[in-house]
Amino acid sequence: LKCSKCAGDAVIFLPYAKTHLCERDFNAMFEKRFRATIRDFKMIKKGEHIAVALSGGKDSTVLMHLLHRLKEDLPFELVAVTIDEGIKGYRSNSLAVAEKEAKALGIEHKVFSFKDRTDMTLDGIMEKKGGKLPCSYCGVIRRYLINTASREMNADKVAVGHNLDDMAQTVMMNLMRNEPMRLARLGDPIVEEEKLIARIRPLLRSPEKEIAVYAMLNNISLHFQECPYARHAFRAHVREQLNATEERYPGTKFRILNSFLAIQPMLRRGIESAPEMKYCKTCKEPSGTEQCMFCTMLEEIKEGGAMLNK
Ligand code: Q46
Ligand code: ZN
Repeated sequence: LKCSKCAGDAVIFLPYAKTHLCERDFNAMFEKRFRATIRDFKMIKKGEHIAVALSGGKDSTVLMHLLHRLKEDLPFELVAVTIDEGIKGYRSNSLAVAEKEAKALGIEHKVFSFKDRTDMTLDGIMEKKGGKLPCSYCGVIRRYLINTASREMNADKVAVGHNLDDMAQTVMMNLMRNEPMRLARLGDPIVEEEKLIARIRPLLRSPEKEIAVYAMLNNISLHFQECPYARHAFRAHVREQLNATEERYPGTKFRILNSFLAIQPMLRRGIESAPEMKYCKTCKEPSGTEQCMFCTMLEEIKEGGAMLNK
């Protein structure tokens, strides 16, 4: 099969664009889209400090490489932050990849662990909780640590590897769970606060499969193992459904993302007054409630309560 642009040998077919691309034209398209996304959403300004949340998986590793190359044209500072949740047989492998790749690019890299910050690993929490809702505990604690860790590394923004598939899944999950406020907030908090480091998602228009192909073509080493807790999640179900729909109706994921981007400003305007920013009574971090989710969760785990088990 030949490339639709140059008649060279095609390495990939993009069903949503009915296009075959050769290695060179695929790389060019992929990088151009990444740069256009940064520009369109004004994600990075000259001189800013960006922390990339690096897991060692394909999305964040490719993101780090792309950001590193972008620095040639747009000067900014780049550091990498990895959160070690304490998942046996999984995280240590991806940590090794993260370390190796950051080192190869000369990027300052720090690891922050659940264990150091909360005195518990995710595995330990799951033992106490009978294996229930791993991603809910993991998500709250990880988000909290990414925020505080990025701040400790003097970052203005944290870049996360969420790709088109993640975005489409998240939008659908919030719709199915009737969580319009979460849709309104998705991406950035509604209230600006210095202690909340803004998140950017430069890969939000990049399909997962293309990220994997880009990594392979550019010899970026990756950690391909999946988190052992992932299959329990509602997300896994939504992912399967969306992949099936995408196969039958190519472009569905892009259309979900674009609908969301069109609706979100309206959702935000519809929130009559922004919720008042409070500060957690325990840790003093910004929070919507008197005590933040992170501290409430830690207390609940330690005391053996049932906040999430209902
Ligand atoms: S690491 Fe944590 Fe993920 Fe594993 S427990 Fe769930 S949220 S799946 S991206
Ligand atoms: Zn707190």
